[in-house]
Amino acid sequence: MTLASYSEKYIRFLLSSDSSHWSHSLTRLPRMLSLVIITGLFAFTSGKPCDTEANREPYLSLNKNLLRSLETQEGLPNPSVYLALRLSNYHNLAKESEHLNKLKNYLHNDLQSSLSNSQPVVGLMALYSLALKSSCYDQNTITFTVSEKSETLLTHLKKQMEQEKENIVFSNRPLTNYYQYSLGMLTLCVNGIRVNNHVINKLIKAVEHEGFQHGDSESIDTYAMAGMALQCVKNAGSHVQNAAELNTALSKIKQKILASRRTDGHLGNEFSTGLAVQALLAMGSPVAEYEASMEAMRTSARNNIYHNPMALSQMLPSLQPKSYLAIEHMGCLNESDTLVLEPIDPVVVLTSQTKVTVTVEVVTFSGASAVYSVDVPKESSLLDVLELLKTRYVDFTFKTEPSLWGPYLSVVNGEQARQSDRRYWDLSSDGTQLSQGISDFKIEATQTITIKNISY
Ligand code: B12
Repeated sequence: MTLASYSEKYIRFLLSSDSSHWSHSLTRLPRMLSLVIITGLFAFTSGKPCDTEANREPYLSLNKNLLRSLETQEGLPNPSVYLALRLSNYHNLAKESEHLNKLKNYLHNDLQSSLSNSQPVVGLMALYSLALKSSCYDQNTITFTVSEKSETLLTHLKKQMEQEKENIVFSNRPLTNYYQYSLGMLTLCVNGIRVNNHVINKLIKAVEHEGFQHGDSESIDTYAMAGMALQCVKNAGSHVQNAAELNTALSKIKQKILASRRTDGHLGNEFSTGLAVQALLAMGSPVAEYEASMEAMRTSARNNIYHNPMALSQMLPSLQPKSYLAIEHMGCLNESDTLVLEPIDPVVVLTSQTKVTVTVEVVTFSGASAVYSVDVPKESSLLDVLELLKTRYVDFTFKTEPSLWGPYLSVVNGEQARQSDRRYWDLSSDGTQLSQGISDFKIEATQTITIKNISY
């Protein structure tokens, strides 16, 4: 047994709610002394493997990359990026405050128009609230007006959650998805708002029966978000009605996350590992259960896997190591304003001379298929390929919609795969689902990409 796991066990023993354990240990140790030891052991077990000098350098460099992404960001200001910057121990307060203002203007207006059009926005609204909370901003001053009635952000969030729950009652699924449902619940909870028991029970039941899917694999991201939401509810102590069911759901989530560990240490895939580690941290897992996954993320970071700011924003807090639950207790005082961006030399992107052939097969919802082919320089993105195909073939067209992850492929050859119809354009290469979207996926070799309109 390592010293870290030994001390972890010892802490659990000392902190055990069983009073006999306490009296047993405290008869031998004066209370103050034992607290000092507990604090020291925590510092050792939680701090040691993650917060070493060797790990701080790569962390800081990723932190700077995330900060730099604010300068090149297109579209809506990203609340998830802001959240990760706020959860860091190192800050650039001027840039953070500039970004917060953007969120309060542009993101706010976008949410207002979605609400006016009765669109479900629980996920984005939750991220907005978490962003405000992470900067200790008074959310009572943030309001939206619907049908001439002005109500606070958190009141709207509560209402959105009610609508999502009603949809589960009638259609067995949320209006959006369980990832956003969990994010909404987590947000209400970290804001100290008591979450309706029926809302909680729907998530518990979903963990028990539904199985969270993403394409053809399990959605570890969704299990992770559900885990953080339910752990927060458990910590708040308000959900006493079904404490046993809540515990069972939490155990199942933990087991799903741990079972998803790949041989390289990632949990699910590279992009779910950060949230999965956050969930394990929130659930009080011992270091040994997430150490290898942290190392796997550092390796992926070195290989530039997390160049998408959204991906970086979800994994960075876990390396600190912190989870979204930490937002509940942020004091926003005496923050270290030390994150300075050095000027970087402009990067000259060299187009590869090597050409590869990409065949794109489009399969419509009725099953009709069309095949297009083009030669592109190696390392081109799938988006580059689609743009090129558009100029080469008159019958090939496509449209994208902006999202926090970048352009989302929504229409191909005039056919829309609407989320409201539970359909999407699925991307796969030689039979394997892509783990990135059209702007991030790079063509490394000659291959066939299938774009298929499927229902989920
Ligand atoms: C739910 C979900 C889906 C659902 C979305 C519809 C629904 N049911 O609501 C479906 C199943 C359609 C889907 C599809 C895809 N997804 Co998805 N999805 C998610 C998930 C679990 C939650 C997204 C969410 O609701 N966020 C909350 C709201 C507030 O944020 P949002 O940005 O506004 O959300 C919208 C977009 O994220 C968009 N979306 C969903 N997935 C993707 C993927 C990409 C690349 C883009 C640009 C947009 C996008 O749909 C969301 C709802 O409207 C995330 C997990 C995560 N860690 O974020 C993965 C995730 C974002 N998806 C991922 C991937 C890879 C895909 C696909 C490319 C898979 C594929 N091979 O086809 C496709 C997208 C293809 C396309 N047409 O462009 C990856 C992205 C990794 C990366 N580096 O790019 C993630 C992180 C999962 C993972 N760990 O691998 N997804």
